Amino acid sequence: MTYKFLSMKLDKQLIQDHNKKLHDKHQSGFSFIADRLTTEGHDVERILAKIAALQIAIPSWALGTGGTRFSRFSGGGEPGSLEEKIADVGLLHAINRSSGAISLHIPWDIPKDAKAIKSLAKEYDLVFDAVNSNTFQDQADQELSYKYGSLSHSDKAVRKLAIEHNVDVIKHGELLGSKALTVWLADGTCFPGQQNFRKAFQRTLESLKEIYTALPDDWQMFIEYKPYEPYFYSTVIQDWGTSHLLASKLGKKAYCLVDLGHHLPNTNIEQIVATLMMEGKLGGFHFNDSKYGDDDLTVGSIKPYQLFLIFNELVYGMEDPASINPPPAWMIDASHNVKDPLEDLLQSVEAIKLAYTQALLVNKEELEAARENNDATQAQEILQHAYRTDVRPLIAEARRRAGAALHPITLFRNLNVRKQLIQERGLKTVSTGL
Ligand code: RM4
Ligand code: MN
Ligand code: MN
Repeated sequence: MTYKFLSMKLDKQLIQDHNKKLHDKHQSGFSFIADRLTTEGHDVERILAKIAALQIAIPSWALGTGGTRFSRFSGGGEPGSLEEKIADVGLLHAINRSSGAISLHIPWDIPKDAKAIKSLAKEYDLVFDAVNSNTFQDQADQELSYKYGSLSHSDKAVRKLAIEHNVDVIKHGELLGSKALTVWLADGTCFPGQQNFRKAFQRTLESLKEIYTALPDDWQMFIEYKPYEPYFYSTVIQDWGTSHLLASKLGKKAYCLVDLGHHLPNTNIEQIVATLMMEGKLGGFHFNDSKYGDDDLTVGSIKPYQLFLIFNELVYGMEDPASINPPPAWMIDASHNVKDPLEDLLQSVEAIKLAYTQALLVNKEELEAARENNDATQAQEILQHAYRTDVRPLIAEARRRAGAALHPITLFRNLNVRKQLIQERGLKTVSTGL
């Protein structure tokens, strides 16, 4: 099978040659920052180990060009099958050794032969992250419609269909070794009065309870919220409070999922993260960036400082020995129609690692002391000292040690990946997904 041509055969030698060319420049940048951090009392080796350990799942629906409701401009060479999607993620992982997982959306990506798909993924050193259900679209052969909702629908038969779909998604995930189901509901209304809010919530809860019953003991259920779109007056699971209410009522396997794009402008997302982690209910994260709404832009492209502040809370929550929150599942949920989707994903992974690393540098004791003294100036100094540190050489060094490329985008371009993919797959391929 030729789609394996790049990722699996990505010769270690190619990475080494690339790294060799950049070696001297990298080394001087790394020594500089390593010395500075050591002087400031940081354990550089410990930081490098943490950076290397952070793996971010790639969504199977973001490997093609994203469209808008107006148009879709394919860049060519898009993966036309799940096998090709796995090859693409495998290539990303070979380049950065930081995206060793794939998150599948069903039915966009139903594995026909789960065993074969699982072993294919293993060849690329990939595991399967959360599986996602889709009750926001009607499938071709579907008799009942989700036009007026799915798990919250007024018609029991539609709810049953949506429940069964979710149970089915769990079954697909089990065969692949996934350990979580992400439920994002489009359910909502476009006009005041269209729906009884309470009934819609209660029906959703009852439906989720049935899905929860089918959830294996070692699985988690992530409940994603979103304020609006595709409906524009009300959304059943509109915010973290609603998601938390549902997760709490369901039980200990149910958690909230924060998608960065699913907040109204200027929402203090870092505070939401802090609250959810305090309650042990932050299960998963969808990274992206946005200017206006659910824009699904490259992570860190618009509001990198906000991303850092969010990571500051995540690191606090993860490193707190008293924390009752399980390690959250990290996923990217970005997709757009301008960049090469693979380059976009490489940039997104990099941005996540940058924010994480900067957050690791925050001097927590000094920050707490400043807070206790109500010293807002000093608190800002401490946060921005970490944020304004150029940690790129640290991330590059962690990558180099893991056998990955010092500069992923440069290697990707030098390998002419897109050109080769177009030759292999054609110019007019259309990937399933957004
Ligand atoms: C939604 C939401 C979900 C994603 C779909 C495709 O806006 O972010 O996580 O599965 O888009
Ligand atoms: Mn999402
Ligand atoms: Mn979204």
